[in-house]
Amino acid sequence: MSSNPSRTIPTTTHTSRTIIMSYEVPEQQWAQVIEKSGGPPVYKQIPVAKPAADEVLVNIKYSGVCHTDLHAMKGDWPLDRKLPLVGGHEGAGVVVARGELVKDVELGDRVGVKWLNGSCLACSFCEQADEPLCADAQLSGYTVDGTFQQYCIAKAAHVARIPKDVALDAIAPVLCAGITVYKGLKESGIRPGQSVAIVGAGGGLGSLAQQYAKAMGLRIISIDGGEEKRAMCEQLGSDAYVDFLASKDVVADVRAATEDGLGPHAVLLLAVSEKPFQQAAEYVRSRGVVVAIGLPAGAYLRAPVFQSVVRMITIKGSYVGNRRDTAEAIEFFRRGLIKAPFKTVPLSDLAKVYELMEQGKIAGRYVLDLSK
Ligand code: 8ID
Ligand code: ZN
Ligand code: ZN
Repeated sequence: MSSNPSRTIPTTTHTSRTIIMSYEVPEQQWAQVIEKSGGPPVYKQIPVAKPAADEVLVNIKYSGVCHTDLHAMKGDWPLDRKLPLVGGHEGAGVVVARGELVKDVELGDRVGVKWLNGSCLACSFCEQADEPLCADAQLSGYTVDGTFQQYCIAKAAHVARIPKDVALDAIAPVLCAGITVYKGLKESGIRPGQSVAIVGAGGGLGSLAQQYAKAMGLRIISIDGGEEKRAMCEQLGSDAYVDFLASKDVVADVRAATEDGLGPHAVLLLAVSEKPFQQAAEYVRSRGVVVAIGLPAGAYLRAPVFQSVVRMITIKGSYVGNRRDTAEAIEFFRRGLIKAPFKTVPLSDLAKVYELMEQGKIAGRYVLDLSK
């Protein structure tokens, strides 16, 4: 399965286009395919796709499983996705082929395939490095096939560059969860020494959010349910843990967990249920910022107008990150600042991961090993 770039780089002509590729790319590969809305994913062999002129073909070694992949399978969102669909958008691997226009990614380079698979690069959002807002963006594991396959296509301009000294299994969750929470913390405008409430702290995004928040010098109040997640949050460096399943008054408990009792300066909403989206404005500090990131099906943000006005509260959304955010989030990781727990299972186990995720039983992230 591995490629050896040093003895490769023949030019091969496929149909009308030229593809630079290594020798060892097979015709068929293992993948997890959603064939109908609601799933389950079907583990089967499918053909390996060929990159277009501006694309690369990445041999995915590891892929994280994000709750977004479960939303995609279930059809939770008012956004069309392709079917049949190969999910996945936290893929770390090695470039094994590239289109003729690709100049700045080499065969053998270690790259990440993230949610933003490609964008037009020409609209006013792309011009301002707001490519997640591009109306023509392609989304890995949603509008185009993603990383739950051994060979995945991505636009060369958008693949994440992964440094040589970084482990491909541990970096995989950074490619969505890490980038997203890093961006969310920046969007909150929070400053070192201030306090952030992380709602859904025990999940994939939440575990990484704690590490980025810690690296930024923030006080962390983690909110999630159960003792396993409490133990993980304490180990990741949270200053307080509020158990939403056990607490009689989450609002009071979150406020009480801040040093002066006035509430956190920012709230990152990462949960996959609606209630915390309607609670956060009550406990955020006056002049504080509530950042909505989690995407529970059919949910609404709700806040009392009077309190929001007289307490000068900001409520906003935050959506993945751009190429610069990607490079910065990876650099935090490379420097050893981000250590979030993950469990590795073979690609064939995806359906079991979805079951645990649906039940809220995953502390941290699951990473699929695509060599097994
Ligand atoms: O760009 C974006 N905005 C973006 C990027 C990536 C992911 C958004 N997301 C979305 C996903 O689609 C999903 O809706 O973020 C959400 C969280 O993704 P995840 O971290 O991958 O999910 P998870 O690992 O299942 O963690 C969710 C956690 O929320 C907790 C659960 O216990 C779990 O640990 N939780 C729930 I459900 N209700 C809660 C509550 N009331 C809660 N935690 C606190 N209070
Ligand atoms: Zn664009
Ligand atoms: Zn994701």
